[in-house]
Amino acid sequence: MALDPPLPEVALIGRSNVGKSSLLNALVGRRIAKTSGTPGKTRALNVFLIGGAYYFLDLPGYGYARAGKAQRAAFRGLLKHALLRQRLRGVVWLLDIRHPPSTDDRAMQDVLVEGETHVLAALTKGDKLSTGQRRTRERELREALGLPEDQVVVTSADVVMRFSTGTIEIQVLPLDEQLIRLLAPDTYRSLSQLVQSRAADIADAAGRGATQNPTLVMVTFLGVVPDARFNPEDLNITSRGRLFRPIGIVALSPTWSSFQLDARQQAVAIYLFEPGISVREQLTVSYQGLATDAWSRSLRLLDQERARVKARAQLEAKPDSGGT
Ligand SMILES: Nc1nc2c(ncn2[C@@H]2O[C@H](COP(=O)(O)OP(=O)(O)OP(=O)(O)O)[C@@H](O)[C@H]2O)c(=O)[nH]1
Ligand SMILES: [Mg+2]
Repeated sequence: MALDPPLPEVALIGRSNVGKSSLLNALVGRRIAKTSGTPGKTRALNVFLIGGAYYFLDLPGYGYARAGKAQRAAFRGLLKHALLRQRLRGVVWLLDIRHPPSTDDRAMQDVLVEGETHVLAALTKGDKLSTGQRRTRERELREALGLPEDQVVVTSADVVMRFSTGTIEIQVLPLDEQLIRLLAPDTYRSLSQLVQSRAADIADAAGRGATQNPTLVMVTFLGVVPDARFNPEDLNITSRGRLFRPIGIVALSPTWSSFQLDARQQAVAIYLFEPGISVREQLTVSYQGLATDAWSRSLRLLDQERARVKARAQLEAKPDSGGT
């Protein structure tokens, strides 16, 4: 199947549930591909035209245990043909950073090595590990696969920043339209509704803080141990070298005002900050001397990757040499 207009193509390949569709959405900044917690969500080859410049090919995952024999054969055929496509300029090969390469991954590597296409290995779900674990796993996987450093990136399609003090887990989600659109449609809808339903409280808090267009951030404190204490005011954000303290807090759960949580109990609020926080750049959240750079990890790496894929696609865009 030749695509019209003829443009460079980049394929996303990896085992089922590794996060292909999620990464694609994060790269594009919109939920264009369907994602799912159950493997085997993507059944066909889905093509996405990106910015009128190139195509992303979202392929079904391999190694889907519950796929029948005929289905597996069909997936293999689809993959083989995708790799032979004339305008294929690169493959983003996804591997879950938490697991060693599976037999299917190894078989895939053999196929990729045979081909001529550039391969970028993306280690997905980096957010599920701590910074230290992430580095170790990245090195281990690079060695296991025999790949050079510049051919491997760690990615995260998760838009929620999480970190833990040991007694409290803190989850931070900027309520930025572009970011929350990456969440599951139900989550997106309920978040939008939530903000709408508290619009008056938010406007009040903004008024008290003398700010017209505050940046809204949803913050969740989660008890890890019994009688865990938290202090909402201690949460700050640093963006573009500037420190932002909350100028207002709109509590969403009754547990908020107790400043104390039982294990697994949570307290949720919407924080208001002065405008100026950039969610597309490095963002650091700190709480009582602890800081997370989770945000820079997700977005910076994704941006790098997007730039790389784009650069490669443009560099290697060959003149049209006929249909495939
Ligand atoms: N925490 C975390 N979860 C992720 C990440 N990427 C994907 N997921 C989750 O992993 C599950 C599978 O993601 P998909 O993007 O649907 O996976 P896929 O590779 O397209 O799966 P198939 O279409 O079945 O081949 C979903 O529940 C995602 O929310 C990530 O970077 N971090
Ligand atoms: Mg998919």
